[in-house]
Amino acid sequence: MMKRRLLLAGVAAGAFAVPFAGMLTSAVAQEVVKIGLIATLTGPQASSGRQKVAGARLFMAQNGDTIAGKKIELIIKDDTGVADQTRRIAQELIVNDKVAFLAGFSLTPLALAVAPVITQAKVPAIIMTAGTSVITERSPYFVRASFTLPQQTIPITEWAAKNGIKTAVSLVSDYGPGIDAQDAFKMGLEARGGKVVEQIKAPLANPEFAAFLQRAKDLKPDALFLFVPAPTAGSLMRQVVDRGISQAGIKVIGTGDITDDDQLNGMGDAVIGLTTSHFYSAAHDSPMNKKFVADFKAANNNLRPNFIGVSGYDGMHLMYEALKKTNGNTDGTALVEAMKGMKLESPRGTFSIDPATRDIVQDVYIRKVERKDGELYNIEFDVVKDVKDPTHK
Ligand code: VNL
Repeated sequence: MMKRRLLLAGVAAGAFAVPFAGMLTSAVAQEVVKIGLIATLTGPQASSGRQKVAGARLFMAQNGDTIAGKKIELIIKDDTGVADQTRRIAQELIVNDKVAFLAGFSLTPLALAVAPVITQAKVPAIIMTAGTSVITERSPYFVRASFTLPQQTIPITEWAAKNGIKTAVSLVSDYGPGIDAQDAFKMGLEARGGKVVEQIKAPLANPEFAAFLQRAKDLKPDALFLFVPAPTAGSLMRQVVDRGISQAGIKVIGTGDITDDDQLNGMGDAVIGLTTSHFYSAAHDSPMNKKFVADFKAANNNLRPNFIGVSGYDGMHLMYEALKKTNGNTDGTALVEAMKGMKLESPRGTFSIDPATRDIVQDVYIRKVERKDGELYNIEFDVVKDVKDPTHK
């Protein structure tokens, strides 16, 4: 009797033990791959962080969190826009969390701050905003999912030259991407017979443009070319309107940073007709973009995606595809190799990663602000295909 009860207990325990052990094994077997997303979520550049986090999360919501049998875990950190914080957070994510990738980087100095860290640790870092050309040359572990200023600027000089603009003044934020934009603008316009009569630089930290705009107005050029980082665009454009630049007969042009989709509606009808060049518009006419915009708005309280949102989405896509290609191998060098030459469909159109520079190659659209369905949009009317950064050595 005693023996029989023991035996039954044994059978019962065994019967339970089998599925339970099975569950344990599969839980242990699903390894986690961590991605450290460093975003600027507070301070004057906070809209850029909000956009890239929303874009990255949307990609995961649409595509699941398992790739090559591994579970993807997104760790989001706020660097508050301070380069020392970006570097410290990058180190912690690498050493403590053992992330397979870093991603994010709003302002150029934040990306530059992690270059030595990622080179030493051999961890790939996906740039989701910063647009100074030289960044990708500072570490072989950088891959860019956003854009470069020279890439975006040359196409607007082609448009300007074709549209009778002979003289221009440029006004840019005085740091990496602003310098890249003003140099490319001068190079592009003067190669097409125009003349940049003055290059004005405004401090990045103080978005007070009145004196600089007055100076530009006094010079009476055919056009005023503008670049500021997107989160500063609303403030710049209010001052451009207040100074009556367009009324003075000066054509306002720029890269799409100044007509940022995130802030465009707040700029008012005075910006209608403003022509810019850029790689993404929320109004881009494709089925993939229509779904992207609708899903992005639904998940984020009706927030309209901008070029930073789409770069967060595409950056995530690059990392998923890299892991697919390495079959889940998280060796940093293998992941970077996997991304070289990669070509992906995006809400912006098709883009690829130049295998020689790890920088992005993409279409650049010429767009004009128009009112459509009661809202302001950048409406694309021309395109330059497969544009590479023209300044990489
Ligand atoms: C940069 C370039 C940042 C363009 C931006 O917004 C932008 C940069 C935060 O390289 O710092 O629109």
